[in-house]
Amino acid sequence: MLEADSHGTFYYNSLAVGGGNFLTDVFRSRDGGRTWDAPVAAFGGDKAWMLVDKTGGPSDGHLYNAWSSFAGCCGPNTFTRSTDGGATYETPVPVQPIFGTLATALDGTLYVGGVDPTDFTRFLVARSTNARDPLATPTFTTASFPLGGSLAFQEPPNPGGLGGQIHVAVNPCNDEVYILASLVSFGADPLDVFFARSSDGGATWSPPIRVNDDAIGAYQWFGTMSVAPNGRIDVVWNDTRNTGQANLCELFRSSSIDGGLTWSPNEAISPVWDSYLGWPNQDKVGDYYQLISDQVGAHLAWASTFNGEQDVYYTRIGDYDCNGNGTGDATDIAGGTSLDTNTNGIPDECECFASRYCTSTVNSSGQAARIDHFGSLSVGAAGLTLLGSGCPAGQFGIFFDGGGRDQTPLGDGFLCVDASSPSLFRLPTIVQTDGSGNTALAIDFTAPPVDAGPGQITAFSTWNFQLWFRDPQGGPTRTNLSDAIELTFCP
Ligand SMILES: [Ca+2]
Ligand SMILES: [Ca+2]
Ligand SMILES: [Ca+2]
Ligand SMILES: [Ca+2]
Repeated sequence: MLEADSHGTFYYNSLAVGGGNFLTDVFRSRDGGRTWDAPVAAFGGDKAWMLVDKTGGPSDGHLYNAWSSFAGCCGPNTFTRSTDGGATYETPVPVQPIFGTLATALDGTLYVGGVDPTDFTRFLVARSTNARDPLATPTFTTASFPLGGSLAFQEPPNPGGLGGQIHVAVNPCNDEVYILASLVSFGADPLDVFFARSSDGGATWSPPIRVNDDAIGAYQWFGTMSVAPNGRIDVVWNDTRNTGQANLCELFRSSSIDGGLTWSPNEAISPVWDSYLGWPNQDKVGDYYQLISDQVGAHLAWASTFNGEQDVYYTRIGDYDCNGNGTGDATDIAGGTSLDTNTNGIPDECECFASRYCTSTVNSSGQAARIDHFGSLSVGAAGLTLLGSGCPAGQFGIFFDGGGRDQTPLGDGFLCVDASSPSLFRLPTIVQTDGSGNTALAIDFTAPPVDAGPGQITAFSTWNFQLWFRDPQGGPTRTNLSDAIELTFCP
C-alpha cells in the first residue's frame, strides 16, 4: 500500500521479493514518485497495513505497520514502528487485532483496529498513547465488542479471501473513533456493512449500525471507510443488490455527517463487474481497498475486473477541491471564486506548482549548490524570486531556464535543463553571490528573454530553472551549477 507523510514523502509497503512468509519491504520516494530509494526491510506479514503520522505534532512522520499473526515474521509480534523516516524499523511488538487498519488522533494517540485471531465475532480496537513517544516501546490497551456479525471469510463474492479489512478511523473534529467492516450478519442477511462509534477513546462502543439500506439478501463486501477533515464519514463497498448474483456487483457509497447515526441514501458509483474474473493464483480479489477523504470528496484505490481480469483502479468520488477552500472546483469556477481562463475545468490558481530535481556536485564552498523559489508562481502577481544557495562566496552567476529536464555533465557539475527543448534561455540579470554563497533574482515576467526563441514565461507554461556560477577554487573548469527546479506558472 501507498502512504505519504505531511511533507509529501511517499512510502510504498510491498511484499518483499523472495522474502517468504509475507515479509514486507518499504520503499521511499522524496521526489513525488519519480525515483525510489532502495527497499528497507520492515518485518511484516500478511494483510499488512501502514500509516504515517500526519498530526503535525512531535510524532509527525512516525511510520506504523501492523499485519496478521497468521503469517508473518514474528508470530504474535505484529506491530513495528519507524521513528527515523523509514530508515529503520523497530523490533516488532505484540498487538492483538488482525485484519485491520490504523489511525491516529490529533494528539498522536494510535489506534489499531481488527478482529480477535481466535474469535471472528470479537472485534478489537487497540489504543496506544506511547507509540508517539520515540523513546518508549509501544504498548496497547485493547477493547473488545460485538459488531453485529462475524468477519466475512470465504463468502461467495470472494470465495478465497476476506469480505474486507476492518477499518478504524478517528474524527479529527471531536476525537470520536469509528470502526467499520463487512460482516456475516447474525440475522438472516449473508453480508452487511456494519459501523460502530466510540466517544471515549475506544474504551466502549455503540451498538452496531447497518450502513447499507437495502432489504436483506444481497452481499455488501469490502466495506471501506475514511473520515474527512470536516468530520464527514465516507464509506464504499461492493454490492450485489441490483444483480442478484454473488459475483456481479457495483461499487456503492454512502456518507454520514452526524458521526454515523444516519447515512445518506446508498448510491451505485460504478458499472457492474464480475469478481470471479481473472483470479491470479487464489480464488479471490485481494485484499482491501483504501479510501482517503477530503472536504468535498474522496480518493479511492480499489481492485476490479473491468478489463476482464484484475487490475488496480483509482476513482475520485465527488468533485476535487484543488485550492483547499472546502468548495468543489466546479462550484468555485461557476461562482467566480476561481477563474478558469483556459477553460479546462481546473481553477487557474491550482495550475502552478514547483518540483525540484537533479543532483549538484560539491563545489569549493564545501556544499552542493541548490536552487529554490520564493513567492508566487502567478504571472499576474509578479512576485517570484529565484534563490541560489551553497555557492562559493562573491562569485557571479546566471540563472537560466529551458523547456525540459536533463542531467548531463557540464563544467564541474551537471546541466539539468534540456538544451534542445527548444533551447536554453539566460535570465537578463547577472547575479553575484554574497559572503555566504547565497544569491537571489526577482523575476520580471514582462522582460523578453535574452536569447532568441520562445523563451517568454507565460501562464500555464512550464520551465526548468538552474543556476550556473563561477567557482575559481573549484574543479578544472572553474564553473559549476546548482540542482534544478521545474516551475509551472498560473495566470
Ligand atoms: Ca446484505
Ligand atoms: Ca491485471
Ligand atoms: Ca475549492
Ligand atoms: Ca484552468
